[in-house]
Amino acid sequence: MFNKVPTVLRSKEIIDKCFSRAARITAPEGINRTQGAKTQCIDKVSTVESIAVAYLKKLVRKFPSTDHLHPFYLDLLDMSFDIDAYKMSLGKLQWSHEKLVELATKSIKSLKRKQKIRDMNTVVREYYGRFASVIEDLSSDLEMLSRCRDQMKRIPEIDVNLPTFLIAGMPNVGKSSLVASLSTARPRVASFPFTTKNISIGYLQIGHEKVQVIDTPGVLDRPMTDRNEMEKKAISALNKIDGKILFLFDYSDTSGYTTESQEALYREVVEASGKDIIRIQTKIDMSQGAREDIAISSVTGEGLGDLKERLAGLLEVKTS
Ligand SMILES: Nc1nc2c(ncn2[C@@H]2O[C@H](COP(=O)(O)OP(=O)(O)OP(=O)(O)O)[C@@H](O)[C@H]2O)c(=O)[nH]1
Ligand SMILES: [Mg+2]
Repeated sequence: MFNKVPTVLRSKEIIDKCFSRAARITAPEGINRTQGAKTQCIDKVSTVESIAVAYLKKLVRKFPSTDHLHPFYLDLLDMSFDIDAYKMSLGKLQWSHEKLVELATKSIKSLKRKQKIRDMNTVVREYYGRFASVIEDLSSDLEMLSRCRDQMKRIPEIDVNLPTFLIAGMPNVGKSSLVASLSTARPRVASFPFTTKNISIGYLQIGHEKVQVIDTPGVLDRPMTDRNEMEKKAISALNKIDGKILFLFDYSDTSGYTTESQEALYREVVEASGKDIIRIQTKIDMSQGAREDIAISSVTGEGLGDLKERLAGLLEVKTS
């Protein structure tokens, strides 16, 4: 959906595009000069109008309406730009193309009544002037939409029809490593917190079922108001994307976070998401024994087979 959002031209580019196309229109041959000039003038006005209107309509159609947007996308957009300003800009584009149609209709009516070529040219010139000022008036809206588009392009496309596992946990506990071991995704893994800055998606085949695995940035056990943008993205994904949550615990003492703080975050996610949550212990190769039913190592591969069986069980699909 976001990949269908077209590039946004600047006001000047739209005006140039319309005027240069109209400049190529010539008078038809084989009729008298005045009639020919009239046809040419009408063609120019309607060409300028139709190119601009088609373009503005396309923008209004292809930029997603926030009324029908998935709540998770809405949260992400809300973090990147002012949604109300976005809606206003789209509204202004809509209004402007109606205004352009009205201006062209009036000018064409007036052209039809003119007898002198000089008067016809004046009507066209006036129309061009009014047209250009309507488009120039859209400058800041077009710039705003262009910036919105840049943000939209960075949003990963979740497939709401696929069974989904969301990977959650504190920073540095091994979320991205697990996503990389299980799925097609190759997220960056590093030994410091907040390596993952955005939501990313990998795919995994379980039996005949294609499954989506969503990596999220780490979240600290602290009040929502103190959380950074990465944590907010993670919380939004965990609460608003349908799926089951795999909550990772690291008891190896290498993540830098205590068991208590991991438990506190776990309780928060249980309460806020209202979802089924599966507890998984990570880095079993570095830990002193298993403390959870499911304990894995993304480094040695230990426990990954069992984990996949459990996931298949949760989805009620057969793996053999
Ligand atoms: N020994 C061992 N190290 C692991 C394992 N899983 C992850 N690590 C290491 O732990 C560190 C953090 O791993 P990541 O997968 O980046 O952790 P993350 O939870 O995605 O971290 P953020 O994106 O910062 O929240 C890296 O240095 C990994 O190599 C594991 O199973 N065993
Ligand atoms: Mg990560």
